[in-house]
Amino acid sequence: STRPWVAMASRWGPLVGLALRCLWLLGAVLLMDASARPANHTSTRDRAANREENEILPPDHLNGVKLEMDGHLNRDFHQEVFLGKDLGGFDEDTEPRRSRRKLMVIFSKVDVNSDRKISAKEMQRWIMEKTAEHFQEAMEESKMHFRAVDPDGDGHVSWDEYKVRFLASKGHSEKEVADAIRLNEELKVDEETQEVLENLKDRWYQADSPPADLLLTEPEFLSFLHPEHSRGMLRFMVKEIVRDLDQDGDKQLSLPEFISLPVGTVENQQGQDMDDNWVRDRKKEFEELIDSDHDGIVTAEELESYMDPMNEYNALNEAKQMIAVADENQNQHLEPEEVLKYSEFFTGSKLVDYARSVHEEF
Ligand SMILES: [Ca+2]
Ligand SMILES: [Ca+2]
Ligand SMILES: [Ca+2]
Ligand SMILES: [Ca+2]
Repeated sequence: STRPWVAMASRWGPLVGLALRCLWLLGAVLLMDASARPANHTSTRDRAANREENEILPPDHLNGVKLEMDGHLNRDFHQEVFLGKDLGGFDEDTEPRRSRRKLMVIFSKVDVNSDRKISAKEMQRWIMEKTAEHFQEAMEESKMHFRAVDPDGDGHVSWDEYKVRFLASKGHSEKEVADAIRLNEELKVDEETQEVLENLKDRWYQADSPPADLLLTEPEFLSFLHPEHSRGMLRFMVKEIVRDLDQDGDKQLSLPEFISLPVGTVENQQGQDMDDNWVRDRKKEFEELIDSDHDGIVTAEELESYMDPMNEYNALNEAKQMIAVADENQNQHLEPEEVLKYSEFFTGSKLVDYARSVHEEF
């Protein structure tokens, strides 16, 4: 469906940009305190805990999507599209034997023709299947949250209802906020919360199909929380990322723009090394995957198709890349030994003693 998102975006654009910049600055300050690194790489477990607290807020990290909402690379992407809803099942390496066996069960499932080799086509099909699992999970989660924000169960959530819930989660009294909205009185909220609120309202507008009555149905609410589920919202997310990184205002991204580091984030050698990795990873991603026509410029269209998790061409590219990482005998396929040896890449967990285990567990 077409949405009036261009008009809405320009209407709310400056506010959202400001809000994002403030959020980003706050994030940068918090990170500088912690480790001086520019990337906001939180673990899956941290994120899960965080989700509990902010359950009605759209998440920054989207499973199976290449970039986070704030423009950071999704560093767990390969694991997410390899493990699907089993993500986190390899978290604790207390039972490496069991984990190895589990990994080999996955191997057999990816290897559809059972020749004990994973081809790019097999991996591509697997990635699409696992991405669908993340979609399914997001839908179930969104359904639950929709029930929470739609207590009267009429199938519509108004912006005001959502706003009450959001401010209540920030410690405001639900009754006071509701009364203030009803009486059209001004609410006293701090500047930071106000900016988040403006940003959220902008997204709410984007997610609302015509007529623009600011009432969201369940599918619209899903695309509010998870922009990867709607073409219009995905495009909006891309637009926000471009606006955040674009320095010369041509609405496209050059390599320097994509890899430029936040000022003042480098404090020591350790921070410097992390920055070097950060820059190297982003440069590689820009040159090899995002800039698909390799003209040195990433357009909004290129970024959009790169970020689209349901794009089969991307899935094939990813499949080839994942194979290349572990393909030690250079036959463009993955054998069980290779997957076990590179278990950390595929599962996030080092599964020691891989050489012996192949014979033990296959
Ligand atoms: Ca095969
Ligand atoms: Ca630019
Ligand atoms: Ca290009
Ligand atoms: Ca191989």
